[in-house]
Amino acid sequence: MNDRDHFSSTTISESLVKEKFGNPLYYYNSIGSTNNEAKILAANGAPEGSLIVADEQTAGRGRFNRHWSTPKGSSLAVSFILRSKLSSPEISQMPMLGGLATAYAIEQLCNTSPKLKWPNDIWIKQKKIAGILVETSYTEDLPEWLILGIGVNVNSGPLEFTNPYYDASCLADIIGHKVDRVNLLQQLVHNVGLLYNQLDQNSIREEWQKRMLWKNQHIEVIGSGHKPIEGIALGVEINGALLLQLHTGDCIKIYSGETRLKSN
Ligand code: BTX
Repeated sequence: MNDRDHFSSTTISESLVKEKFGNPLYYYNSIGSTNNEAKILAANGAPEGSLIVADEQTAGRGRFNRHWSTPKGSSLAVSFILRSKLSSPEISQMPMLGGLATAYAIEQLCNTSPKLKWPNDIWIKQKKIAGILVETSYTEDLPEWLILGIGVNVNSGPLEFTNPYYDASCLADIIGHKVDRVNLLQQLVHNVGLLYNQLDQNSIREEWQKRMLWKNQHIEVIGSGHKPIEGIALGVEINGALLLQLHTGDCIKIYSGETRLKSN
């Protein structure tokens, strides 16, 4: 591959012609956040399957408004607008669906095996490579639309990255050569389309769990609404809740938080 890849509105839309999602395609050379743009478009009636893609994000967001770095010309930053499958159980599976679709695309194109870190990260070789951000809008308690945002470090890692708890990397550094972003995006869009038909089935949970980081290991869960909780990570429920076995032997379900490995 050349140093400059061929990531553009034309090459992307051509690659997505046969895909369930990606039409219409909104492509930006640079934007604040694809999820923010997707929200505006969704509020203005953009249809199911609309896809927002940017070559650079200047204000990319993670959960809890944390910064997400998307350097120009080297990452994937995409947001899907989804409307049809919006029952509560299906919405709760969307972070798992996004993680699994990303893991499959990496497995298919990079010949490496990503791990899924509860609730929304993709890690390879103990480093964070990608993240998922799902946001939903409700009108009178009914879901109106959902944004599935996915960020992947493809040919460069994040800029100015400091995190005391983990390291980050990119696919190219892990596999030793550059990755074609158009191909990776096409595979990702394809996988989201396939998995969308499997929502509310056990298969998404099972496949996610096969790739679960720190399964059966001693972890702690840090959450905004509770004190850190330690236990053994047993797996996930069909709605994405983490199953944690406490030292008492009791098993509890956790719906949000951050996981860290505990050294024994
Ligand atoms: P998160 O809250 O789990 O991760 C945010 C944390 O990850 C930050 O606090 C920082 O430490 C670290 N971080 C920042 N940038 C990177 C990076 N490029 N690689 C690895 N670690 C990083 C994860 O949230 C969800 C991210 C979703 C990003 C997509 S991109 C398309 C869409 N648009 C948008 O604004 N967000 C989503």
